[in-house]
Amino acid sequence: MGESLWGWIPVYARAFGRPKGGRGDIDGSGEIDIRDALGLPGYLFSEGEPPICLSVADCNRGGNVDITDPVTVLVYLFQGGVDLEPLSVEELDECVAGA
Ligand SMILES: [Ca+2]
Ligand SMILES: [Ca+2]
Repeated sequence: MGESLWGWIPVYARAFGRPKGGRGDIDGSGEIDIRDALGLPGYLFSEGEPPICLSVADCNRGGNVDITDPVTVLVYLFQGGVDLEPLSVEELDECVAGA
């Protein structure tokens, strides 16, 4: 019984998985921190770990993911004056579909 239960957990997590930290939580850790800003350039320029979905990484809502997005996270974290807008229903659906 224990083995089959463990086998189901990843399936369950995928089916109900949603980005925990919302826009800017690029690594899906549940909070927005410096690792999110530092991880994205690695993905963009050197085949690093991809974001959990593109909507959370499009931090400035420009419609694409580029170098301005981790900069937006850095400004949000350290300078202020920038809000990371919550994901729309459509973006949440995209993230769940792509998980
Ligand atoms: Ca994070
Ligand atoms: Ca963007």
